[in-house]
Amino acid sequence: MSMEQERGISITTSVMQFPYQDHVVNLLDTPGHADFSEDTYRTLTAVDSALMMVDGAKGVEERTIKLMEVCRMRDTPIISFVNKLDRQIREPLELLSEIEAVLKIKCIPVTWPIGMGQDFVGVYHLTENKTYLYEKGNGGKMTVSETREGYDYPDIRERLGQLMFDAFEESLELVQMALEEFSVEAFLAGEMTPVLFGTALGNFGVNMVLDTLIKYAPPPKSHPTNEREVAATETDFSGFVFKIQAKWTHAIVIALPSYACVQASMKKA
Ligand SMILES: Nc1nc2c(ncn2[C@@H]2O[C@H](COP(=O)(O)OP(=O)(O)OP(=O)(O)O)[C@@H](O)[C@H]2O)c(=O)[nH]1
Ligand SMILES: [Mg+2]
Repeated sequence: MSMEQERGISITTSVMQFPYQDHVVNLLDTPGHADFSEDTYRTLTAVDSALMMVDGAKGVEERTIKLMEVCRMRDTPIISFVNKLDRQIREPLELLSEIEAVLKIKCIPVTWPIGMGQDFVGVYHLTENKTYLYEKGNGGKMTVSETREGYDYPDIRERLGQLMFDAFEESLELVQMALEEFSVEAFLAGEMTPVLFGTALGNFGVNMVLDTLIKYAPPPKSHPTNEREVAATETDFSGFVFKIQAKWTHAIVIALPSYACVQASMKKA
């Protein structure tokens, strides 16, 4: 919308569907600004899981607290992404403590950042024991990161400098010591969130979020109606209407198709 371009913010939710690995993902991108929160609340009634974006420099923001309350009403599972690692962010450990204390959700880091800002080297994957290296200048495209076993390499030490490398190792040790096992049940109940780090602008970490999503997020659920419960796997057309929007001369209805419909449309494509 031209108004969105002028103000540089989202006003309405945009919906996009794309295939990822052997899944179909329906992504609903909601506005964050308080003036348009009605749209966001509505959208949250339609989703099966949510991705919480945390600005690494700001931490938990006012709107995030409010949206978490809305997610709590339906115990929506939440995946968390700490963004803007290409900039100077706050201490990752401090950010996780803040998310846990303010949002009352247990954080389980999947990856741990190595450096930040000018010295952002990449992330260490805690369960894979692998380092994914960040390469600058890939903003516009999805690239496959170079990966290495472990994290201790002369070039990584050199890029970070001794002090920062030691600080990284120390924080990693603390995280590993305190790391609880990830529980899918607790995630599905909205009590535990996997946390990933990266930079959306640099297109780094986004694929790890999608991998986490398809691994743990639930498939479309059945929906109660005034007559009966409609299962997501039914073959007839069904959809959950979460928004009707007046737009210039016509009205558009935004609905999330059921599981069966998504599959059918993929087959047609
Ligand atoms: N440095 C840096 N800037 C980023 C990153 N991700 C987003 N930005 C910038 O942050 C600003 C806001 O980004 P948006 O994607 O519009 O943020 P949003 O939260 O979706 O905002 P609304 O849709 O308006 O609610 C833009 O100027 C982006 O370029 C990142 O990883 N690093
Ligand atoms: Mg946005």
